[in-house]
Amino acid sequence: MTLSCPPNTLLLIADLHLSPQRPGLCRAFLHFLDSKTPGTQALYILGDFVDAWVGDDDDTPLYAALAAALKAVSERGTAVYFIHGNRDFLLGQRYAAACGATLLDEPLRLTHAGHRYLLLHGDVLCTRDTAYLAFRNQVRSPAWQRDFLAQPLPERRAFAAAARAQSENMSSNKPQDIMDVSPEAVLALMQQEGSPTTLIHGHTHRPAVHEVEHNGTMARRIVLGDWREHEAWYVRLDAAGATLERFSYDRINMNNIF
Ligand code: LP5
Ligand code: MN
Repeated sequence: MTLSCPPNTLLLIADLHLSPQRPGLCRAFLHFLDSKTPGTQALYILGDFVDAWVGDDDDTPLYAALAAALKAVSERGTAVYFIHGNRDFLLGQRYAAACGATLLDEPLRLTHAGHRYLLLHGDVLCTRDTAYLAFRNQVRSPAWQRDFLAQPLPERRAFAAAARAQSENMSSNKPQDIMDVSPEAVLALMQQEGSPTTLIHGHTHRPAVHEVEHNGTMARRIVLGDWREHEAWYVRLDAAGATLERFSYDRINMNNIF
């Protein structure tokens, strides 16, 4: 097989928001797995892999197909890692195992080819969005999660749909800057984590490479973009460091799996 990447390359993606309602996007993801991951050391999924995760017992056929695809990637030698996002924070060990993946806590410190990285979903950096952070505190508590997961699947799905609708409604009334990371939170995290050279996250859907001055030195903050059917984003880590890559598809020739 021709390797699409040199050995030791790591790939990072976030905010795919895969769902049964977006079959073209799901095909794009399978295309990404087939075309970009062969020969890579690891694939890190930094949250919001799916649009809404209501529990590992969700029997939606798409999720089983995605797990099988990721499992195949892991079995051919690319380690697969998940970090939770605000849409899939309930993704658990059972589904991770079906994907051949490992669930990791954020922020994740990673040293690769002599470069130091800090990886996270990014929502915790939006500290001006106090309504969101209050919501996050609630739904990340073990007691809330236990109660939620004890409800029947149809009720959980209905609750998630209602939460999505409410979130969209509330987000449309929030000033744009509130929904971006706050510079103070970025600096505080860098301070706390001992100055990583590069911070990498998603969530805000504002793909960019920012230079951040910290303690008199320059660090970088790379923001992954969200996935669309014809445009997707990933970060490649290799010996040269981190690069934000955008790729587009005109047409995806794959069987209609979804
Ligand atoms: O997700 P996105 O990018 O659109 O917006 C986020 C923040 N919103 C959220 C909420 C999720 O979208 C809800 C869906 C989660 C799916 C998993 C379901 C499993 C459990 C169900 C959980 C209840 O994360 C949004 C931020 C934005 O990012 C930018 O950072 O602003 O924050 C909000 O909108 C939060 C609101 O300000 C407050 C909370 C609204 C949700 C309340 C739920 C009540 C449900 C009512 C049911 C009758
Ligand atoms: Mn998110």
